[in-house]
Amino acid sequence: MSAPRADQRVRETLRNQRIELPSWAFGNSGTRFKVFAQPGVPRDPFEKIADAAQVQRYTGIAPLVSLHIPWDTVEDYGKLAEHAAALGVSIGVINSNTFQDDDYRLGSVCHPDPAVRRKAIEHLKDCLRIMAATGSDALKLWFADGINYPGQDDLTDRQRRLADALDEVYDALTGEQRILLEYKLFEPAFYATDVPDWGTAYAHTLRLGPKAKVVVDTGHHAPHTNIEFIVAFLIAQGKLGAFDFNSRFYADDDLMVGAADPFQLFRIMNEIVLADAVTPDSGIGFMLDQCHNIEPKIQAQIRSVLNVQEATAKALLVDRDALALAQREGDVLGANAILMDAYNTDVRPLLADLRVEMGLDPDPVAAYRRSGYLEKVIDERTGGVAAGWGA
Ligand SMILES: [Mn+2]
Repeated sequence: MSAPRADQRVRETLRNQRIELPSWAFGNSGTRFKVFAQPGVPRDPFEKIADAAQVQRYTGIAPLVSLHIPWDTVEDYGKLAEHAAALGVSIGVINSNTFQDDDYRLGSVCHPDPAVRRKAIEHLKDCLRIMAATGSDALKLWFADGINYPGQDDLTDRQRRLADALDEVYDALTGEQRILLEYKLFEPAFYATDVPDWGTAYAHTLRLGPKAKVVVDTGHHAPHTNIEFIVAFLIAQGKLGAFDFNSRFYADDDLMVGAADPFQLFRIMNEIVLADAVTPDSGIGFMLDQCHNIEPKIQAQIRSVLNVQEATAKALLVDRDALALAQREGDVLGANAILMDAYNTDVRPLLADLRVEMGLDPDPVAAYRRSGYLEKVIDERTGGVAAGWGA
């Protein structure tokens, strides 16, 4: 392929990339020690979507917003979807929450008491109804279920309860609806988690069928886990449903994606490019799952989208023919150098130029800061209660 045509293909792919934003990134958040309130924070889901629309306005590749139920509960979901459409965005994945009621002290769908399990399953079915009302086609399941002490509960029985709950929700799916099952190594449970790893999530989604796939939250692994291997494996099995992007130094830090380890993000996006899965026709969702505790929220979301875009652009620049040849010939260092050449390329001029082609400002962060949006909402959003965890 000639160089100009290769460049056009790279630009076309980047133009069609889609990153989904989490509504909760725009509300107040914190650690278990303190939530630092920020001025101008949204007071309801309508204002969260307005803030998300700012990210789309300056990046052009973030037109979807994930909701979290019950944090984003509204009277009229049709009205919320219309509000989103009027601002140029739409509702993406619905995130369920079976971890914030006192009833869930010993778990939700794995709880030893069938009445609590029933309550959790009914919440998940309510989320399916919200999906129908908002136009969302995916339900994300993350269970905080697990135990803190050996002997506290029966590990195998808990897996059986989990399978029963998943079966019931799967059977309730209609039309294009699908399930995304997320795993997490530990926390809040410290001894054993019921969906701790990709293998457990894979086994359950495989048993359920084609409408169930795995979510890879990049912060939910043990240190030094080779996440791109998991990504490559799940894609090859047709079981990669979505990403929850964020980055971590220690545990589930929920920092900006690509902040702690941009090379890891590049390696992940390299597997995505290899599988020709960057654009929405792959069926794979690329969502952010982040909380901005001390940094300005909208600006941090813009930065995060750009971090994914830059990693993708670098992965698209890998000379695939040369790499394949080096691999076939067993040229260990040559193959590695070809990959590193792409990683070390400064793609910022290419992306600035692409944005101008797309009718956007070449520098989204600067354009957002110049817009005065934050100052405007700080003035407007007086009274009421700022949104945050549990609100
Ligand atoms: Mn997540």
